[in-house]
Amino acid sequence: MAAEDPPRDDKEFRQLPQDEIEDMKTTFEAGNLEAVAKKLQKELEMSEKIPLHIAITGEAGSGKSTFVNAIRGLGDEDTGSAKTGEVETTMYPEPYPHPTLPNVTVWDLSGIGTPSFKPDQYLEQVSFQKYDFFIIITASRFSAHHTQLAQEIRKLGKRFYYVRSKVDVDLGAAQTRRPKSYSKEGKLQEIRNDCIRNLRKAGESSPWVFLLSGWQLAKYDFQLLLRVLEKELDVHKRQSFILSLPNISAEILEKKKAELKREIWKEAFLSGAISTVPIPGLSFAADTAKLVVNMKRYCQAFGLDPPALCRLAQQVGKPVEELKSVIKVVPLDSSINKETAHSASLKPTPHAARPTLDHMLD
Ligand SMILES: Nc1nc2c(ncn2[C@@H]2O[C@H](COP(=O)(O)OP(=O)(O)OP(=O)(O)O)[C@@H](O)[C@H]2O)c(=O)[nH]1
Ligand SMILES: [Mg+2]
Repeated sequence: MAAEDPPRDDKEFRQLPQDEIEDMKTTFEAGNLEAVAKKLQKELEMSEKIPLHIAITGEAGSGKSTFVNAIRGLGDEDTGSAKTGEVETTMYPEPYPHPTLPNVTVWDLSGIGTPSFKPDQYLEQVSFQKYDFFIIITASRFSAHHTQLAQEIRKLGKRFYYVRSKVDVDLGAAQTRRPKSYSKEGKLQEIRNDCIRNLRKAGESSPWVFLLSGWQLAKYDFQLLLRVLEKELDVHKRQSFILSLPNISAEILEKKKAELKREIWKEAFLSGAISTVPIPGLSFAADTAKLVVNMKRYCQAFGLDPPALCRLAQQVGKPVEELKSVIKVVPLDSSINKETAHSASLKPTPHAARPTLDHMLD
């Protein structure tokens, strides 16, 4: 390494947001180790417990259940998936817990759009208070049913997002029927303009719509929807949301990495505090147990736990052992226990790469 190159960990440390660094400084300077450790422990526990409830609503057959599965990284046949199909299968709000994060639930709401539909009654019936935001889906045209529901949601102080699903079907049809003039971007723009026109006609003053396919979630406007949601959720909800996302793009993996990294100094501080002074309720044994929990959590976040690896193997048509053989992280979720976690944590870090307190507070 050249003399002027800062150690790798220090470079990474410098990428932390300024508010995190300030927070860290204040924490170090506060002096009362026990109080600080307790505060950090509370914060860490809280971030894993903050509930996030996502409501998916729309007409019968619009692709609600498919989206409920896709956003949790599940296929239609996976354990815990919502039933999908051509017939109306969803008749009442149904909670679908995230496969690995117990605090995150995606709700498949009953279909809107029947002649007797009344948005205010509907929202009462589905207990609107509990949802953090609503996704309003259509697979065809937006109408007054959607906009009236949205207005009611807005009145109740909640957020909503319009989604136009099944755009893969429209693109496929256009390509088959008009191959000479077919342009993917042109067709997407046409769908977008049509949605916006219909939303305006139905009374939406500032229409904004996300074009998606529940069958190919990584494509079209999904990343854009995530970026908007990320900005609009508060910091704890945002973390739960990001960690709950399916690992379908490099951008999502990077976001997860950044979220988890924001917690590492707190975990490290806590661990150091435990070994320095006796802190009631925190012990060396509890510290190792926490290490195991965290290592498993990181594996789950990146889809390296056994169920996620099995799903991935099925999706890409490869034996799960072949996927495991190219993973460079050791140990994997299934083999993480107190012994493996401890030996991994004791692996020596090259001296030059070890950040000092001066580095950290510089
Ligand atoms: N090609 C394509 N098909 C989709 C998409 N989303 C859903 N489908 C299909 O459309 C049909 C209806 O989807 P569901 O997810 O069951 O729709 P739903 O809104 O839950 O329907 P109800 O529960 O009956 O109200 C199923 O056959 C899905 O596989 C999509 O984005 N693209
Ligand atoms: Mg359904």
